[in-house]
Amino acid sequence: MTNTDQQRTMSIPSFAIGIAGGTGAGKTTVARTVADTVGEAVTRIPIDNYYEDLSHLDRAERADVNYDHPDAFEWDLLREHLESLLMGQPIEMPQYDFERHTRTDDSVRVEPTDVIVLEGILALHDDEIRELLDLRVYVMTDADVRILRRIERDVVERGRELEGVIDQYLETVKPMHERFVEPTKKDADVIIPEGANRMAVDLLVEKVQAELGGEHGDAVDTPRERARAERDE
Ligand code: UZR
Ligand code: MG
Repeated sequence: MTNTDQQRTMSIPSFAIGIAGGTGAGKTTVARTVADTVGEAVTRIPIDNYYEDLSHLDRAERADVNYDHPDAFEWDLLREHLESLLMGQPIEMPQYDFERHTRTDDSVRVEPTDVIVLEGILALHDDEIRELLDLRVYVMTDADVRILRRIERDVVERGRELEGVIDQYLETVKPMHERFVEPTKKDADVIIPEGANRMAVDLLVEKVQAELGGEHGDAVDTPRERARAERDE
């Protein structure tokens, strides 16, 4: 890290939130509602955008990939981008096309903001990423509610066949949830029941506003700031 980087790092009063939870739990809604309510510029990073680029496979092969396994994601790139944003540098965020199961050719330039919300089933999975987060949230919604929402989204909004959605749920979504997603609940600071409930969102928003309203730099006492201070010593 150069001196300038370091100064920038110290002066950016950023606050990074990770929002994990099963498919259909309401993560995106929580993330959007927080972003819309907090009154600060918020950068949302959907981890779906960091699925590995599988454009070298054909469509049938891509449909066979297990998208609920951690190996489906490009963790190095996500780590790199999160670090850049936290250091006050812009990123070129990849974009993902769910219909074609592939990364699109266009990326989107994302400018650093005071609040960063990382959202996805595995937002709390990676050790290094977890360390970069100031607040770790797990959205816990019953599996029956989640599968109903998933069916609605995939069949109604994404035009998939009901049978395929059910098969995928039983073959990969459910077992991977139990193996990789659910266990990250124990790494959360806060567990939110039933997705975007009003009180939970209000509390998150208040927390973000309090953190950003106070003194910043090394005075901010969050896990990430503490890790950063230890690293810099
Ligand atoms: P959320 N997913 C797809 O269905 N197709 C893709 O090309 C890429 C991902 C699904 C993924 C996971 N799994 O359950 C879900 N499958 O997107 C995560 N199978 O997104 O958290 O919004 O439900
Ligand atoms: Mg979502």
